Amino acid sequence: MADSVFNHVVRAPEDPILGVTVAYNKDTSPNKLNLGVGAYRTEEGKPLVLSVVRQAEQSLVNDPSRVKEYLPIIGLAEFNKLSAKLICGADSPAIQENRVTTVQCLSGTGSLRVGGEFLARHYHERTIYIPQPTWGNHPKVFTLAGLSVKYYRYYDPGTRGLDFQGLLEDLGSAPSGAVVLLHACAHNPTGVDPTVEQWEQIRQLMRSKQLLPFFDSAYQGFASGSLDADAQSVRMFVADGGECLVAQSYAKNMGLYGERVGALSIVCKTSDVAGKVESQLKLVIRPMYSNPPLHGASIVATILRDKDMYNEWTIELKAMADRIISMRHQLFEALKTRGTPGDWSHIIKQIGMFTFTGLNSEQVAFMRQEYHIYMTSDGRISMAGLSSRTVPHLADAIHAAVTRAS
Ligand code: PGU
Repeated sequence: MADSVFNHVVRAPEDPILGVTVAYNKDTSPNKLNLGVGAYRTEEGKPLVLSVVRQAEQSLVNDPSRVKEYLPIIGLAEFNKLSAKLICGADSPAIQENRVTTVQCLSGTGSLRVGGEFLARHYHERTIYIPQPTWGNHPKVFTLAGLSVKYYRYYDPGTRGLDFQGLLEDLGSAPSGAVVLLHACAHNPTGVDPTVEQWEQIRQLMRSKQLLPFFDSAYQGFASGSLDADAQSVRMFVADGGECLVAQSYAKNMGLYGERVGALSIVCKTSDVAGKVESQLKLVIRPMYSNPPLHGASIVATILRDKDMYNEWTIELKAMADRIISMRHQLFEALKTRGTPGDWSHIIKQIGMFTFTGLNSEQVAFMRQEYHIYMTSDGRISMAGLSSRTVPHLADAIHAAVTRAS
């Protein structure tokens, strides 16, 4: 023990998001509630495997011609093509002109990391601007990829809305060519998205300054229930003929969390450039994990290629989005009924999986201790983890936290 060569290793803190689940799992209370991680739960509080995913898996298992060979370095070709179409739109000129290179990666995180490493090696500007606040893993992923991370203003705690002026000022004073990370929809953790008109202003500003957009699309279809509506921001940037990167995740919208299936697309000016970019993406991927896993991508390709399955997916996706929206209304009403001090209208205004409640870290700690409700310390709650049965418990806890613990 004393002579271990690892004696000097200090214990690292748990992850700010995934660590919430670790603490939740240790709690023995029957009333415990995990609203930390962004993972969809049913009204019964159970994880959901989409019925269309079960069907796709059945057909894969029943097909004796399927083997377990390695995929190519960039993954399953059909999956890549269908993923690009899903985000850019089936009739996207960029796809028709062969200007988009898509590589299958390990979910959204892996796609961001591969994109970041490619930029660090081959792009002239190594600074990436990310929103303040953003998903906690963004700064770590991009720093380790070799980029230098800076923040742009995004959220105004006063209005609980977009700090649009601050955003325009910060991007306006960013160095020409800098990379800008944009949440395609359902901004995490704030639930605040720009309007279409604001996106258009952002686009014009970014193009006029040659800022390079890097979209993180982790919630396509989950925000509005429509895959097309949720891809609109990305499609505006693709439609202007300029270049951009997009990281896609199927964790939430197909419920494939643990299958780790996602894609990185790089939209280029010409097919010649796209081909060269792809050849370099292979050099990023090969020494990292060689090639991506087969199963998740096969499920996605099976669903996306089949018209009936695709339609069924959109219906199940809409049902998930609608259940989350209904949880927003139920929680808002429950706080109103209790006369909880404060304006809680942001609960119904915010978009996507999360509500950025405005609760401070002491209030969050109080709710964990007294009510066994788990959430991230920034006051973010996953609305997808809530159900009609647990709304009253959460509302009681928020009410108590606001009236007693502040
Ligand atoms: N980008 C954003 C904006 C995300 O919210 C997440 C997941 C990802 C990327 C990465 O998702 P993949 O699973 O790699 O596809 N955020 C969730 C899940 C837990 C986590 O932190 O990884 C969350 O609760 O914020």
